[in-house]
Amino acid sequence: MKWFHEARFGMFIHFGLYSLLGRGEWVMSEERIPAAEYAKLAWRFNPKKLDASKWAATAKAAGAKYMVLTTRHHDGFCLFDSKVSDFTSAKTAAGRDIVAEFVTAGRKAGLRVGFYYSLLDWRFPGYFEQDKLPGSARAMVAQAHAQVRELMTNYGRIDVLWYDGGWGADGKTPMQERAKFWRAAELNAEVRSLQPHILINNRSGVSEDLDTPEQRVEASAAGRGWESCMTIGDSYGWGYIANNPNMKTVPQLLQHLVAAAAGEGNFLLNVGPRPDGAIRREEEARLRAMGQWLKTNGRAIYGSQRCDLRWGMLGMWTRKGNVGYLNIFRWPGEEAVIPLVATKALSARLLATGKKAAIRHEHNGRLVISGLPKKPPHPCVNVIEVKFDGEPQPLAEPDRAAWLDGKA
Ligand code: FHN
Repeated sequence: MKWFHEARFGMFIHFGLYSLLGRGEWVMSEERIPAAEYAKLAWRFNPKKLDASKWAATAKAAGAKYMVLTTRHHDGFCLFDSKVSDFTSAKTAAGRDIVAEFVTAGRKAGLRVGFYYSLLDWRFPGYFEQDKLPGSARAMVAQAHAQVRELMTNYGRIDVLWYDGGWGADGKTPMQERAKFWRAAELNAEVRSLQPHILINNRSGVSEDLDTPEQRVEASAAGRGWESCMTIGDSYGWGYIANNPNMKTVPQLLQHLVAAAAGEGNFLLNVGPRPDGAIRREEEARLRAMGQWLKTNGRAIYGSQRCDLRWGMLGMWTRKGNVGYLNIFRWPGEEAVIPLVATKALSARLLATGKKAAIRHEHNGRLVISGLPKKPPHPCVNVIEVKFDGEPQPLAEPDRAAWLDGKA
């Protein structure tokens, strides 16, 4: 988990046949497109501008440390060559193993690489009618085992296996039951024998290494690995949506990244490339702005630990050892007040300018940082680095009456 905790920020890529239609990755199911009609898209799918090194360059520019690609989504279309399916980008119009290109480009750029793989495949009626069509259900499971084995064997070292779609069509069966259906424990043991270093998420029904809150940032218990995944577009779709004017703003995205880092978790931010394979301008611009911010403020994020200090009204703390990082979302002006600080602060500086600020401790645990600029150097998130003479700890909550009387 060491690299994962150091990384804190990853780029998710949802790309597949559905990208052609521009109505999100659920289009086949939502619009009840028959499998044979949907399959014809594979003969139109030829992403001419897909240059995986450009995806990697975007991830690097964003300050992301790893990328995760949808090797296959719920529609069953593989971006890799598979011996057990003809429904792949290698055997249809594109004639390309996009997963191979992705891995090569990611490694070359010094990024870690992860594979998203949907266990379910809508083309199998047995997925929907498991009891009535057990043969079809078993064939789908066998296909998943064979393809995960291919993914774990044919592309060298893979850092993350990002399962999805483990749930049942009824949406009610507990995930432990689903794990039995997929024979997930057996599959994951095989994955680990092929890729001993790999991190596996919790979506096969077995908890494995990572919790995966979706479209929200929610920390797991301390010590447990977790990663929040989120779309840039403010709608449900993860794959390309042609008309999607509602995109999260850079301040919103930075706040999510900080919130994940504050809970010792990662932020996996999704792009849905256009049908030609290029990342759309609106997503690219946001990622690059995040990367600019990380260049100056990355020490507050990469390798972050939880910090027990109060946040006050300003923003969120992250920490590394005895150094606290106050990520400020609401700039206070020349003076910032941190409540209930027990540990002695030694120095403070603003990361954006490197300029030292003055510090004083007041009798009731208030730490006052002064000499800050009236206007924040960065329009949305500014970080004050505070060095303490031990791991920063909050004061115990004072007796309320004593506090109100000014005696605390
Ligand atoms: O149904 C998918 C969805 O399309 C997308 O891939 C997300 C990403 O986490 N996962 C599923 C829903 O949980």
